[in-house]
Amino acid sequence: MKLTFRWYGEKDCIPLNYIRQIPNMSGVVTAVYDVPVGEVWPLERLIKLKELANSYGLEMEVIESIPVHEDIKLGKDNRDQLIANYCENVRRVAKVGVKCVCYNFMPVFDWLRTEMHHQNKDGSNSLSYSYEDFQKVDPNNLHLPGWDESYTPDELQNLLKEYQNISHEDLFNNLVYFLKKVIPVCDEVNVKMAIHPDDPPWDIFGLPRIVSNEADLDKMFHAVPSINNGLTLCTGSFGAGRNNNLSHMAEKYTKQGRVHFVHLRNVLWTDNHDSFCEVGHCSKAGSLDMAKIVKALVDNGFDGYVRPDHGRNIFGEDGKPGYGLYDRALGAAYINGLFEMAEKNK
Ligand code: DNO
Repeated sequence: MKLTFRWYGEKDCIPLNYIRQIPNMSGVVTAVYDVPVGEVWPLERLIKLKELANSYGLEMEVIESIPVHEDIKLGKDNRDQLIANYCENVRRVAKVGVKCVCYNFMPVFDWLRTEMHHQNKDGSNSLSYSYEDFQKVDPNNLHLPGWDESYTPDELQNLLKEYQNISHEDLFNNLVYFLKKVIPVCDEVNVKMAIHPDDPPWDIFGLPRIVSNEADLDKMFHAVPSINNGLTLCTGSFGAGRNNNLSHMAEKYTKQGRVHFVHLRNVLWTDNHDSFCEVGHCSKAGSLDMAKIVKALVDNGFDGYVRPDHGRNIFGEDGKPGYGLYDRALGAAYINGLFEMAEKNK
């Protein structure tokens, strides 16, 4: 495996010099953040990011994310131009040595939580999702903590309205339409597409979500069989869904060669509904058996990219939600241990 670390570019308050000091760190996972979704990324920007990473001895082989424009998800008339731009971005990232692109196909919202600073007993805080609090959220008056407010309230309402006519099947067909144009480009330039699961893995606000479980993945891989049509196995996202068996999924999709990227983090299920809290990475802290998941990856020949996902705020840090330095660095050290052990006992 190649251990990587998410880095939000030059604006990230965590310097590359710190990232490189994390044991076994091979590279950063990053993106061009300030070009509007749907437009083409200037090649110079990619070259600059890569050179910066390289100057600290870090690679830049994974992009997270090249975001997918909502009009592609909605299947609107202008999607062909937007998909052509997406393909151009794939070609450009390939030019600077990128091997893997993480993206998602969630309508409107990416990850969703009800609390950004859930206080834990040990004095740390982390992201959490409460079923009860979520019931109180009025979709017509959304003030979601941490949500990238890229839309005005009116724009958001219009967008939500547009999705009213989109069924799961429609969204799936729009994903397949997109992949049938993008994957051939990936095949040509050797880039692996790694779809990120829905987080949490169920419909929210009546919006369809189609990458929540094994059946969804099987359907998607069946529709577009190229091996470059793969997965980001995000243990925390899938793991919030209590019917998802993570070690089984790790085994099955690694055997198929479809696990290109792994996000490792643990979640603690906190009630009898859907609620969960993000916790430290180790198995004992939460509801997932992290050692079993890593063993399933290693035993089945996984050799892709891994990154420690969301950490808590610890040691007094007030980091970007989920993306502070300290707990992710501890997570990285733990991940190194799990992989070393699994590899030696293979
Ligand atoms: C959250 C991340 C997601 C992820 C996107 C990929 O912390 O895992 O925002 O980057 O869903 O497109």
